Amino acid sequence: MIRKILLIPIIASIVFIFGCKGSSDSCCTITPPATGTVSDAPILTSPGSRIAINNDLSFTYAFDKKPALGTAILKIQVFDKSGKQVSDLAITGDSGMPSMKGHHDSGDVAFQKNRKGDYLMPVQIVMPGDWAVRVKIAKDGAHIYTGLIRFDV
Ligand SMILES: [Cu+2]
Repeated sequence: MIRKILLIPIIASIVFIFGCKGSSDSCCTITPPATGTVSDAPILTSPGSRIAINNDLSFTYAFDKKPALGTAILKIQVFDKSGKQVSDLAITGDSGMPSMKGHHDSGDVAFQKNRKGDYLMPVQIVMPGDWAVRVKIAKDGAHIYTGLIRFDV
């Protein structure tokens, strides 16, 4: 604030800035949060633990190795209430760096199923830092879950 004022060369500008500051404060209080931020989905940071999708389904995720520069394979396994593995879902992942929005985003990539019914997605890690994969799960064409897997490289 003080620094700002020192940068303003003439008094008329100072008066003008104070006027604007008042209105921008009131404007900010009604500005809704930006869409597409990481807070619009549960943030997942525990590979291997069971995560609920809904009352019937849950899943686990894991990387084939500790994520490092290069390709990491993200594996998702979905289970029904009885613990039986389920493989009739469609899962997509969008990988990128939350701190560098848009720079490395993969866009929605479909997970591929292996014979066991595991869902697999290669994640291209091109630089160290904070990474995330936004995972979306659909059943019978209807979206049922979004979660954000976060990890650091
Ligand atoms: Cu980056």
